[in-house]
Amino acid sequence: MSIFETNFARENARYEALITRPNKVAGSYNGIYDRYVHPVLSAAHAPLIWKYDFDPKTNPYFMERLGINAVLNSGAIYLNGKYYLVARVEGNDRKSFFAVAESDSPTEGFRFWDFPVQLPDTEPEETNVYDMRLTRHEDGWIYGVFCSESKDKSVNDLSAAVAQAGIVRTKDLKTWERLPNLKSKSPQQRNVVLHPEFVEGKYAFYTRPQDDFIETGSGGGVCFGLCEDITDPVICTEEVVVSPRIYHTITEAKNGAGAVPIKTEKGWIHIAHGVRNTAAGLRYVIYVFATDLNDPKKLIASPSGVFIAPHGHERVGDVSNVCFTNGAVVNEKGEVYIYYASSDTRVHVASTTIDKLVDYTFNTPSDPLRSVDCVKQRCELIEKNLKYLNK
Ligand code: BGC
Ligand code: BMA
Repeated sequence: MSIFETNFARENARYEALITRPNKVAGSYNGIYDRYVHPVLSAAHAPLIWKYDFDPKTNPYFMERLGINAVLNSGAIYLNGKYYLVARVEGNDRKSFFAVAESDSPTEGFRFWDFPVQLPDTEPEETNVYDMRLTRHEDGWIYGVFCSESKDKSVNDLSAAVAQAGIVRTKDLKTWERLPNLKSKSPQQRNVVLHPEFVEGKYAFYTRPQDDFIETGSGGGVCFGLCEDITDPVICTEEVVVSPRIYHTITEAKNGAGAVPIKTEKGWIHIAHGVRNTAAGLRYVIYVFATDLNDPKKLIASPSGVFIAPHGHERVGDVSNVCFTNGAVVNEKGEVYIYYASSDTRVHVASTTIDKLVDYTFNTPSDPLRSVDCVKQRCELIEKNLKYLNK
């Protein structure tokens, strides 16, 4: 066999073994959700046809020509009995794009379609796109809201950038119609999510106003605003804070909406991210809050602290100490699958049920915000447990 044939056969076999590898629940336990042993997507899940030139004449060593660096932050949707992830795929060139991976199972077997999403090129200044949230809206479309990033040419700083919310819509995840970027009063927007239902007859967005590309500045947290016309998307109301940033909590530096809110009998459950600053850089974790069924900007439950934080090997990657989600699905059995990326490198799944998520959201005490009160809160739990054990 030629060098080409040997390398091709080996890599093809490795790829098939990876895609067909069964996944199983990992050992860690908190009663709230299960983690899984293997990531559901990673750079190694990128099809070989995306990376290699398959012609032995032009690629005698079977060498990667266009490598893939990472597969991370993926939107998710459950359609006609199949699970679809619209992942952020990052090439070796640092640019991200979107690609659809499909599986019959929520926890294993995700295989990318042959071609990545080819977004209509309507924003000439746009350099990078990432972190798509997929909303199945009651208007009949599936919307993808993502970050559209351009260079900030107004200042003399090579790294200065502007983040905006890009919007596309589709019926089949194959053909995508691009709408104009969302306009709001904020100079920058990232982590924007479209609510699945009309509110007061209008489209409703969870936004994250920010003064600067990295720092939210005066931005108070995850906000909410309405929009009359999705084809000319402007936030026409004040952006009111839904889930605030709070001093000395997991949302101190910033926070942002994550998965599209999940409708339950007790309220909309939001799986979002919070960020704090540390000596080692920003630490991203996932947290949960709930809003009112009839008034989805009204916060009604705020379980304390982290829901998912990076564990073990999840801690290390291109941007270490990050857990981030922008997609979760619910199937007809009431099972919930939360797709979260670790350290901007790979995508994992955590599974729970609607019943457990409701129990967690509405029965976990909220953060009393001061150590002394946190000790009181914990002592109450201990006293209750000791009574229970002694009775
Ligand atoms: C990166 C994102 C990151 C953002 C803020 C972007 O250029 O692509 O992953 O969230 O900067 O740090
Ligand atoms: C950003 C997000 C993600 C990323 C995170 C950590 O603000 O939008 O793209 O996972 O930072 O780098």
